[in-house]
Amino acid sequence: MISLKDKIILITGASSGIGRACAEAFAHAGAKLVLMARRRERLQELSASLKEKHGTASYIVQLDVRDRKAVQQVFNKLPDEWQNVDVLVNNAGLSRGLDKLQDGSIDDWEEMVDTNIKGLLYVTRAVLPGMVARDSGTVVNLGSIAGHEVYPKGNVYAATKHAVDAITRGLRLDLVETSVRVCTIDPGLVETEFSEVRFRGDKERAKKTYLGLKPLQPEDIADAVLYCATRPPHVQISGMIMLPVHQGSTMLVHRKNS
Ligand code: NDP
Ligand code: 8X3
Repeated sequence: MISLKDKIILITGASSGIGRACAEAFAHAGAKLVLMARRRERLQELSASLKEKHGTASYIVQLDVRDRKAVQQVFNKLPDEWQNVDVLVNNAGLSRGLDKLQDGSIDDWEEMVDTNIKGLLYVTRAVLPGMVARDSGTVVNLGSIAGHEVYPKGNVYAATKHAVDAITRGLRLDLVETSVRVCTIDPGLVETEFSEVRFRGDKERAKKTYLGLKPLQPEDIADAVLYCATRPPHVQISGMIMLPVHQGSTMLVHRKNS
């Protein structure tokens, strides 16, 4: 097992859900964190709480991963002591809407494609050359069960997560001559702000996603991300699909009292 003491972990989408839980888990393991998201106040609050709990050093970056120029600028300007990223957690992502394709909102599609695919690519492109030059590092992408299966009305979100899966597998081939590792964690239902974002703040509708079953918790996913990052250097976990015990597939969920 690799020690994460003083390693630099960069997490996108650290202001909520799985990204925030990853920040907690890596902080607990003694790492230093680069925390990225659009909501700066949340990152500030997280950074202060990790400092108090674990003495964690963190560097906050307010960033919209869809903004290609901003991503480039952020990485050009990263202070020297934060440049050598050991673990990149490509977590920022979202779904918008749940509509038949023929009824779908093109703005929603663009937001998902720009965030889940292009944003992930921009950040990866900025971080990878350093990892390759140092011949060391771990990239963990947050895919989804929706990167392996589709479900009615999940069309474009599933397409973006299939793309993440293809990017992950392609990247592993491109890095095969290096010691840089590439992993993907592909969860089913995880209780985060994901559904609230999907349904644009409709909390009642969001709650129904998790009704009658115990969904995965963000900490369950963070545990898997940490596992990938702490394997001995010769071990590359290619991927993990993680489901709640009562989820059989994207389309089959056993709910009590329903
Ligand atoms: P949350 O909504 O709780 O968190 C999403 C995070 O992504 C937030 O921190 C948000 O930060 C960030 N984010 C979204 N858009 C952008 C952007 N344009 N630029 C920078 N950051 C952005 O959802 P989850 O924690 O559940 O989602 C995390 C990842 O896990 C996503 O990739 C999602 O697809 C994936 N996933 C989630 C599942 C679930 O059931 N919850 C299941 C499978 C996969 P901010 O708004 O501050 O920018
Ligand atoms: C999130 C899981 O099934 O809602 O990626 O698409 S699902």
